[in-house]
Amino acid sequence: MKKFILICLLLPFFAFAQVPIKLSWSANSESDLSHYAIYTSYDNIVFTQDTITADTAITIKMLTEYSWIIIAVTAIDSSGNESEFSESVQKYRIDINSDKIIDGIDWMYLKRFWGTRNVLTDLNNDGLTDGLDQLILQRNWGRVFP
Ligand SMILES: [Ca+2]
Ligand SMILES: [Ca+2]
Repeated sequence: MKKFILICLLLPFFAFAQVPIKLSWSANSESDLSHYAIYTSYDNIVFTQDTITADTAITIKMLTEYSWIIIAVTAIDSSGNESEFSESVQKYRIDINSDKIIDGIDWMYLKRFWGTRNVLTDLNNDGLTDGLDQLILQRNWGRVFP
């Protein structure tokens, strides 16, 4: 029984490692705007409300077990009416600096966090930024994302 409890406590550290993603968007200009809702999806089919905010910039978390995430924003007015989804943005796990291309800048980040547990550069989720992550970058070198 004791062992079972320990496993439950430790599991979240491994199962829910998260990569921070910074987002910003243009303000909605309607006078009765109340707040924004941020939705995320890992399959581009099912979208889940991640968070709500009155700001136009926020940091959300991406689960490291997925290779990409799709994000969309809605605006909600003071009566509770919600807009359509904004145009969505996609973040790919291996595109470390989110500029939609795998190049020297991603490599620079990898070198900077070499040998650390930084989740942003640990592309294969093994707890360390090392040669295996370098190999992933090399295999995708020059790859451009939509
Ligand atoms: Ca990049
Ligand atoms: Ca790694």
